[in-house]
Amino acid sequence: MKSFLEVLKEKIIVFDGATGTHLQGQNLTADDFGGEYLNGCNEYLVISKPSAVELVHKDYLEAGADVIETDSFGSMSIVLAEYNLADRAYELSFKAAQIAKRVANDFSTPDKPRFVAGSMGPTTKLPSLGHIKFKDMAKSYQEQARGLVEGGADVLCVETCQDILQTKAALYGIVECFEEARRRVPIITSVTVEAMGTLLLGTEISAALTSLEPYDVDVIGMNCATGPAEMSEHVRVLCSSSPKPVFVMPNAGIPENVGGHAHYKLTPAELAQYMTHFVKDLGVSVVGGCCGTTKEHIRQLANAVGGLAPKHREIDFVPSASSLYQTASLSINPPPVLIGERTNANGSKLFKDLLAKEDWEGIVAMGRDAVKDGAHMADVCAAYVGRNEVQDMREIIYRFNTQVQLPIVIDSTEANVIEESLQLIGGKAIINSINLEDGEKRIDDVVPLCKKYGAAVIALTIDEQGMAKTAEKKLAIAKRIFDLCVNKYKMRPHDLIFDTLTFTLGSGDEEFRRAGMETIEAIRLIKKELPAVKTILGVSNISFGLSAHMRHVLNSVFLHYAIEAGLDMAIVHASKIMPLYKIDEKGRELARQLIFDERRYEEVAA
Ligand code: THG
Repeated sequence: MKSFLEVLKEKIIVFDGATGTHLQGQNLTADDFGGEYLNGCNEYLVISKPSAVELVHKDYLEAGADVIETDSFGSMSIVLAEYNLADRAYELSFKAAQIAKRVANDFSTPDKPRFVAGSMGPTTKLPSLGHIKFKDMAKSYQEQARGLVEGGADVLCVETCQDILQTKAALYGIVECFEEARRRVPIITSVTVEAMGTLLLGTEISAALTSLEPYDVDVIGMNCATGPAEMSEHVRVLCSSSPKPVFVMPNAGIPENVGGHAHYKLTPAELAQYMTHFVKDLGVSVVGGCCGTTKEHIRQLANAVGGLAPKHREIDFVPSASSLYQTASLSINPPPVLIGERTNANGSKLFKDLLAKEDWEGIVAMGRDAVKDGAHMADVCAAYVGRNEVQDMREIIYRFNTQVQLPIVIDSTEANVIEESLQLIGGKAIINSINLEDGEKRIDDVVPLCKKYGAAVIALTIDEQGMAKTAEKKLAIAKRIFDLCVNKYKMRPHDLIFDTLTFTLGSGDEEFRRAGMETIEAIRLIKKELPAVKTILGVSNISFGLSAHMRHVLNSVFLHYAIEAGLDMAIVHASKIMPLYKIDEKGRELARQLIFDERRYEEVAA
């Protein structure tokens, strides 16, 4: 019998229709649910009235669905706690999968294999709003996943996601479950775009894609909230930019309130017509029905698209980072991507003072200022001697996640600080940074976290001998780090960002006269030898020790030549970077001579 992933490559996969709508139609009594206090707990029906659940499955399989979803949308401890059933999460999940698998097997033939998708809903809590801790949520999903997989689910479907941090917690729990079982099944993640055009918390579909795409998930898509018409622009975005097959499972229209009940107006023929357009014109490959869809909806849907092969999509995938709200590419035209440097305890006196006073709102205001300054991302560093960096980062990152629109660059050398931060970020973060100062230890500690939480990483050209001084040495270290990250830890090259680091030219120190040139040349070499990776620089380092005006000039001129060499990203005080034409001729020339070591001492003194 073919596997789910094999069939996914060959034909359009049709999921079933609404579980809740079907169960409601069966007019179940409180007794059917196992008593008054369980009335409405659909997940308990697998114990109290399994025949009702079987009927749902049979009807959708008869209608032609390739996949049925288990009656487990809320069968995780977080939700079941509301019915005092928290300790039954594994059991209910297992049973739900077992029932579905039995019915699916009855219908399965070599020509038309039928599959079971373990349904994993969003729970009733939003971790981005502090309702629950990441690890607690992940544990609950891990237990549900174990029940579903052991009960026979062929694929897991994390659906109706409203907070991407919730989805990340679910994926964390699922991966833990797979590691424990030494076995994986395919994963679908599906977000819910509300009628207003974003996820409940304000996430744009492109940002959701950026956050989820690094994970080892097989299908990414959207379900619930609206009908297909309202989804079409978002489906278009997914189909044009997602490297993974696209899943769409709409409601039978936006629910209307009729006599206190949700009423869904979209007819089976209308659903089939929209979905045919999505499949044939946009390239959607997995379809189904959410709230309000019936057996007849699925019958017409399966008839319309069930026999089609997936359309080949031309995708324009752009490696990016994201916040909870928006996505930001790792390379833009014209370059560079600007990363705000001021939200750093070592980089700004104001930030440091606010941190000392624990003025979190003031710190958030600095994050918002980075947006106004024109930054595309924000570098955040809370390393401050004598304070607890983990606690401080928690306070800051928790607020930045929902209150600052920019993707976050976590600037820390401590693995525990990095992990705690990652557990608070709904977007795709960038870790700043790894290096080879203590051999491979930092990479061994940090890179698995990047994989586990779907982050990109900045790698500094530092090895056991210290910070590399020549372009060749910087390239050699970059290659060594690339090999470890890509071959040992399976990072994707486009999630690696190399920082060729510079010493200041402001010290007057003989040893560092070539520092700027070597850094620039190293960028050129890395872009040539490792074309898929990105490059970055902390630009202000070049000018430590000089006067404020000279710093702005030198930073701007240095940045100009670094960009010429292929620099993609720059950590800067964005509003203080000047285009070259705004710098007077003399200052520009002096900075150029300083960078390219053409100066004579008399000129600098003058
Ligand atoms: N590479 C990577 N990360 C980095 C650096 C890098 N992170 C930290 C640093 N270098 C980049 N950030 C800054 C931030 C501020 C300054 C320099 C680099 C700076 N600040 C003023 C000063 O110290 O004089 C203070 C301004 C103020 O108080 O407001 O220059 O290279 N990957």
